[in-house]
Amino acid sequence: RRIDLIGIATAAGASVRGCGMGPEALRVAGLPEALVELGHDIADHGDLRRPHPEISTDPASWRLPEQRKADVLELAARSSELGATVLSQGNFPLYIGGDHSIAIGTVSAAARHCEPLGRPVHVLWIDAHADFNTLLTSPTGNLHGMPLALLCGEPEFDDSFRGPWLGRIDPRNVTIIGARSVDRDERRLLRARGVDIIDMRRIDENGMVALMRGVLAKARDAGAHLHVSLDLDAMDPSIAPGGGTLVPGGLSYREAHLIMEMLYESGVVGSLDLVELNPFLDHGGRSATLLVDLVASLFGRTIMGEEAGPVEFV
Ligand code: DIR
Ligand code: MN
Ligand code: MN
Ligand code: MN
Repeated sequence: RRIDLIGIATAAGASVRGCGMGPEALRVAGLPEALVELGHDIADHGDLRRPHPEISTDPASWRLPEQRKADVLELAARSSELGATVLSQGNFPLYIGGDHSIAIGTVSAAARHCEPLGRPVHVLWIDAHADFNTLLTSPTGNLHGMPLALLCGEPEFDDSFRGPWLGRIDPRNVTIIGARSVDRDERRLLRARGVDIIDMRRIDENGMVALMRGVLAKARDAGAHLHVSLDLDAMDPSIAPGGGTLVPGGLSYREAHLIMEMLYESGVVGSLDLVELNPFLDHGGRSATLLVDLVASLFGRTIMGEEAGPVEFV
């Protein structure tokens, strides 16, 4: 199966600028080469982006909220179309962001592709945050904190957020793993909708292997397409400093790789996002390199396998 790289160069959903440079940083860190090394065919579609002709004079915002919303939704529509096309050709879309609002389009692509096939889409959301805020519960107004709520059909999003490009998922088929920063009203919503939250405490207590086995068995038994959405800030800031909303107490290097290795073995993953890498904050590309190594594990690299291993820091 060919892997189709789709860059979505935007920070419109975030408050901190810079993750629009994420796609290029991942290429510089060797993402395509790592996949080729593992024997995969690659097609790089380049980056979707929005022009920024206006300069904001609002000191509180680098771009006005209406402009940022328009950016997010326009890019979501375009990535939903492109992603659905890639899936219909039997290829694997690998979306490189961009902030986490890009998942509105990428998950939509999977949902729209699978719906006529009668196949459920399960989502594994690897993140320090739950990204299940609505317009009412969000303390920040940033759309990267809301993609799951919109995709799960929360009614607070009016028709201006919807279009034929928008797909729909069932919140009971969503698992969030690595969470440790969830807003108060967001928690209530997550509980009410039946989202499975594997927070850091559950990982500490049960261990990653047992928890991931549960997630994968559920997806396999349902015959699901599993969409994986990897937010850089899921990992501990000590190994992944290049993000705008870091939270202490995250996934260790091995916990993150274990997730990826188990995903590879499961064979159920159908699409992947890499989001929230901010090269401007990344100490010499450390986090970009980490993401490339994690993707390699998801696509078949093993410790004792034939291919080159992770980059060593001296
Ligand atoms: C916060 C932060 N929950 C919000 N979310 C982030 O703005 O809704 N998501 N950083 O990635
Ligand atoms: Mn996120
Ligand atoms: Mn996050
Ligand atoms: Mn974030």
